[in-house]
Amino acid sequence: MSLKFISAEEAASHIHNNDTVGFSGFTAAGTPKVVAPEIAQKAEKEHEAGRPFRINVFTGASTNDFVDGTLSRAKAVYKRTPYQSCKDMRNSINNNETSYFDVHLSEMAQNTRYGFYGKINTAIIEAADVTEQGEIVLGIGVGASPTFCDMADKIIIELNHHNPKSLRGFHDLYQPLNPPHRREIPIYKPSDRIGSEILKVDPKKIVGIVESDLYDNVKEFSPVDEVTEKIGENVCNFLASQHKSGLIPREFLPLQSGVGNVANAVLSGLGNNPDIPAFEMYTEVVQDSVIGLMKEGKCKFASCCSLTISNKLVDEVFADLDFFRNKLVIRPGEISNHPEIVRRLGIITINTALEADIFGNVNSTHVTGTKMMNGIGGSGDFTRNAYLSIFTCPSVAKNGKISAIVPMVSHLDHSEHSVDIIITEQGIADLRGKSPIERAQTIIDNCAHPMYKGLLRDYLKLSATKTHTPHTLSACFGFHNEFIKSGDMALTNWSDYIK
Ligand code: 0RQ
Repeated sequence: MSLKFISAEEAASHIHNNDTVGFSGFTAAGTPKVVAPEIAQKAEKEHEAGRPFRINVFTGASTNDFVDGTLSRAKAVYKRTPYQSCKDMRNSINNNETSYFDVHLSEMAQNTRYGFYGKINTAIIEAADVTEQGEIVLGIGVGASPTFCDMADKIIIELNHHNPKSLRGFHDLYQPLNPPHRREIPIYKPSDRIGSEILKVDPKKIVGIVESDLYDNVKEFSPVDEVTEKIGENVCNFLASQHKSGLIPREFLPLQSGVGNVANAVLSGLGNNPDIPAFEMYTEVVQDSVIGLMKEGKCKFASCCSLTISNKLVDEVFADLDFFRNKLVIRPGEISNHPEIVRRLGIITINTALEADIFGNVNSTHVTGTKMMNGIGGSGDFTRNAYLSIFTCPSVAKNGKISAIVPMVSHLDHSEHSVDIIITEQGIADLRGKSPIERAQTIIDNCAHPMYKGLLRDYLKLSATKTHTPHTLSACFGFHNEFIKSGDMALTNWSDYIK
């Protein structure tokens, strides 16, 4: 079978109203770039002609503006899952134009295979190379591509010439069997390889190959500011002290780190800390700072699902692939985030909270409990199974009008049973082995902003009876109610809630 090259417009003609489309990639990395904008244009034309046109968009994680941006602006998305981080998609979800369901990233591929989410009509996959036999070298983000390709009736390949063919060898693609035939996933250290370096698909399913030549366009990080720098410093000091005391083994343990400015600052901080030995990562996303740490020898190896790195660094890595070849492996999200492996390897996890409550519950997804931010991503996969689970966030948001430490979280993603450590720029709350009251005292003393400490201590005193977890149900959302009413949590008056 010879390879059939088609235009992006022709590729879009294969996508129909109500189809479910699985896109390759994880974050912007490895996400297709040219077919989705054509699907969006098709949707707009169909809408103008008075015909419905909406598709279900399934991905590995967040995407890029080419997918979530163009399709949401064209009102072309019925269902969306899992993680997303594009402003227009977020608006579409919060306006209920798009029906969004949030799922742990490690479960996306397996739930799709189990048939829980119905049929996949088409997979759109970015590739660095493809052969007539259906052998695909993926781009620098894998996500759920193997499962989408297995399950889809049709496959459209976006052959991105920006990706060197010599990316072959960086991937390790493996899909577990479905229960009851499932066995252990045989990864015993981050660098273990258990699968294939290419994605093998049925060539008869490939309806065409669309050429592209575009960068992933991962957003550049803001320069580290005083707050993120302090959070990074607190994380590093905490890890160094745990290592020194023997609570982290001498050879150290693999690290996972979420995405964003704080995560980037933490990793840079680890690089500069002489008390932390060279380490490995078993993580979902490799960000800019990790590439620097590899060059310095501080990060010895990283297993990931994507290289979510800025354009400049993409060029640097592609120009020096041989240096990185034995230091990086890119896996499906199902494996990069697998709870079994996270528990086995003893991973130290660092993720970001929107808010945490005084008892250690964490909300990573919903602003004031109602508006979806991005989704749980991999934070649940890692946190629940970690050797040590750390959550970081600035102690206040929106110029101090929001306290990140609240009496009760307005939505729960990570419960007090899974959260070991909370770190803000104010300090470190180590929650291990502490009762709810002890946790509350530690979190308020060490992590809350000074502006909110008094209000939080007063909240604890509201509980009239002696009890294990001193909540006052009529007041526990007082901070959130006040923010909705006046726009400033600091104006909360507890007497409004106690009659
Ligand atoms: O708003 O953008 O208008 O300034 O939330 O906050 O402090 O810049 O932090 O970019 O790291 O995002 C939790 C959303 C944090 C992210 C979250 C406002 C704040 C700002 C962003 P502006 P920051 P970050 C890896 C693992 C969940 C999944 C996860 C996330 C904006 O890290 O999605 O960890 N995590 N996955 O002002 C209202 C609050 C707020 C608030 C902050 N309490 N209420 N707004 N903000 N706290 C990813 C993957 O799995 C792929």
